[in-house]
Amino acid sequence: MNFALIGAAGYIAPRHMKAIKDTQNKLVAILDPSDSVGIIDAYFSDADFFSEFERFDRHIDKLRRSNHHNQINYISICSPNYLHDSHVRFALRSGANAICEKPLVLNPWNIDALKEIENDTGCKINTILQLRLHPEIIKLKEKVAKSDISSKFEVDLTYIASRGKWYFHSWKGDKKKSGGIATNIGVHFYDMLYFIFGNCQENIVHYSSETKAAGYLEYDNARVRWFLSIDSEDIPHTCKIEGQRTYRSITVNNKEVEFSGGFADLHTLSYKEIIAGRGFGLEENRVAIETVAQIRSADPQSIKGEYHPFLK
Ligand code: NAD
Ligand code: HP7
Repeated sequence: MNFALIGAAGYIAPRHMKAIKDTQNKLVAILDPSDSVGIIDAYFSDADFFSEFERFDRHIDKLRRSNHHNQINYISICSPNYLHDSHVRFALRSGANAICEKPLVLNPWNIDALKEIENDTGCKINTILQLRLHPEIIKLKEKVAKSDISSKFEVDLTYIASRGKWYFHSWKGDKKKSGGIATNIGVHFYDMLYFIFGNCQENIVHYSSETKAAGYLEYDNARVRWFLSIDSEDIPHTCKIEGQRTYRSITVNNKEVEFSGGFADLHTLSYKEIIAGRGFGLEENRVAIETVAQIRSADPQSIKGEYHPFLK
């Protein structure tokens, strides 16, 4: 099948290029306003590259009107978060299915708008929610599903992804563009919590700053104290002295579920699932998008009640 890609010069795009290659498909057209895209040669040196949207649009439209061997089947979207819905609309109007990076959108009502375009065009919106494909997370989901739940699971979730000064000077540090850290990074684990423990019933924010956020979430089957940080100082000492800059931990009823590793090939796995017709669609994103939108607009409570121990 033929793929196009929007946002090719960034951090995550090579994982999409690799996934397209690993699934024996072809990347034929690429858009990025930045022309630092030499990485393309490592995967698809024949792909057409455009740094202007209008020229990309003209090219995609020409392919749409040509014979069906040239038509674009999927457009992968790796652009900044606040542009996703616009790029997804472009994909569907061009007669292609979309594969969109997380977070699909910044606010739940954007999902409703996208649903209309899906209905109008008959094309599908797929999203990258790769933690749902992580072997340890699947094991935990199965364990929870099998257990006889008389009381809710007690969960502590700690997610630290150290980022340097650049982060605050890029679109990722701009709340209007990324949604802030709970949206940009936390969305993975709120989605994972919903996937494992069911619907979200309560959402309290204890602390929120540019570099950290923490709160309490209650799901059908779990009570969760969560802590998220991009400050390397928050990495636990024993891990820090080993040079570790990412720390991901969940404890369920005080038992550790280590899931720091095993992330490398989850994009390829996501593509395999999407191509097999098992991609995560629009509605599957709703709960986590509602969660991040609430966290973004919440007034943090003082540190009391069910707060994460890292808040001290
Ligand atoms: P990045 O800033 O490194 O790359 C974004 C790219 O989009 C840049 O090359 C930029 O030039 C391009 N871009 C900007 N405006 C554009 C436009 N109007 N049209 C086309 N391209 C445009 O960011 P990144 O880290 O690669 O993140 C990209 C997306 O992937 C984000 O949505 C992010 O949340 C997501 N992401 C997901 C994961 C994951 O684990 N699934 C990891 C990192 C990033
Ligand atoms: N790194 C960079 O150099 N540049 C970047 O833009 C990002 C990372 P991990 P991932 O920060 O926007 C996570 O912490 O898992 C370096 C989120 N994904 O493992 O790849 C970094 O400094 C993602 O949704 O990061 O990405 C490390 O040295 C979010 O958009 C190394 O890469 C992204 O951070 C690996 O960094 C972000 C998950 O949490 C699953």
